Amino acid sequence: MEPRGIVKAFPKRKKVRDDSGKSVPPKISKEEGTEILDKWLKPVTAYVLQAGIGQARAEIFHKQIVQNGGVVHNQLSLEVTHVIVAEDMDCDRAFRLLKLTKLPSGLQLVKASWLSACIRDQKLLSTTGYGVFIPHRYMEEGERQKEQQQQEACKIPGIGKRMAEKILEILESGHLRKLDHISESVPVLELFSNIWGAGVKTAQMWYQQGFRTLDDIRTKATLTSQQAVGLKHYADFLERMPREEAAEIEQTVRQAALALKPGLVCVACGSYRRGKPTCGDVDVLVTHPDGQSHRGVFSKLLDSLHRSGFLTDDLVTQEDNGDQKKYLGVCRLPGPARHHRRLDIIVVPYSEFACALLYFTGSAHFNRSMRALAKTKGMSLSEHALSSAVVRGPGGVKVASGHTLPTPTEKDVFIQLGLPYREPSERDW
Ligand code: 8DG
Ligand code: CA
Ligand code: CA
Repeated sequence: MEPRGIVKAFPKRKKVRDDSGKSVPPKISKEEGTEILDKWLKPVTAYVLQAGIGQARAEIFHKQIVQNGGVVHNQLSLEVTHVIVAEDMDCDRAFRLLKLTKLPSGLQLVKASWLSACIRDQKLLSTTGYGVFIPHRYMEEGERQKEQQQQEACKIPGIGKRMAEKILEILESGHLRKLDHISESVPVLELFSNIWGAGVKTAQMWYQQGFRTLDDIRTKATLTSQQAVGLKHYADFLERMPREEAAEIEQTVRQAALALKPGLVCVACGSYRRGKPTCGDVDVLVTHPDGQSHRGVFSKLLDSLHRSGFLTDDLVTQEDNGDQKKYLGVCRLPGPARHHRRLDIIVVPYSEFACALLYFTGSAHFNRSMRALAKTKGMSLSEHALSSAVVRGPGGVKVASGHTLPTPTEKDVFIQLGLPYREPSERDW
């Protein structure tokens, strides 16, 4: 078998091949062989990816690498051991710029700060922490196998310190440590960010504070009232409900609304209206066809549903959005073995009903497509209305203000946009 690890990571080859496959002499600086005593960069054949580094800085790097015994190539070739990239370079972009689909064996993508640190310390430093994270899909099969073997090597009992250091170096050249670190935190971050009201940032903060389990969060973390509700119903909120249960929830809201005011219209939108077999939550839209009687309904309806015990927790009690009012909370149907479910109630004026219905039916992706299409036609679509777009002249100065287009029904929105009507069940993209 071929020697692995350090040798492989820092191959020393005499002949250099350029991209056309021709043998060419390695690019050697004028200074080489004259005043260089310490050629500590000798194992490095670098290619500096200029994007984000800039020509001037790249030229300085060239000079420094060569002065310290390394080799610089002006294009990526088989000889290159280190591609020096800008600090903010990510893998996808680097691969695009390098026109690579897989990471060739023995090639590392390292941030420019690694080179700066090496030059500062005048020695070849480990690339740990300076590597660009390379996902598996970019690794050659051989690299993947190497990674597997390295993982296994660590389990061998009796590995001494020096051997361990060597293994570590192998690990580093295979980018494994970073991968390990990521694979450790990912499931925990997912666990935490599944708490309603906790985003990725909060999850990361908790991870940094040393929390690893939901019990840690329960006992040690500082929670907002929303996160406390989210934690309390953690399992229930992760589960989707059968659409039959969503129908019962819609019916419960409708009954309470009609008891307050006859004629109120209550429609479960979202995935339920799109005909999905299961729903993550229920989005009930409430309006009144007389255009007036929806007023004052919002707080009375919530009071009523709280009093009956149907609403068990509140997340966002009143989110005002123009003439629309939105409640985000938690409900539970009466009877044994019922789960807590997420419920959104949105009260809107009848004049905005069609656009609100369209918006809250979704899907979110369908909405984005519709909004983008409206834009191309000089219109703007929101959960409130379809309007002729604001026209702006040079410098963003408002030339003409938008006006609302009449859309009494969802179909009218499609007509105004010149689209054939789509049933809710056909709005899933
Ligand atoms: P689900 O609850 O079964 O998971 O699916 P859903 O009913 O489609 O999603 P939802 O989160 O309850 O949102 C209801 C609708 O709100 C959605 O279908 C379209 C609309 N909506 C957007 N953009 C966004 C957004 O960024 N977040 C949310 N939550 N809803 C959005 O158009
Ligand atoms: Ca929903
Ligand atoms: Ca919702």
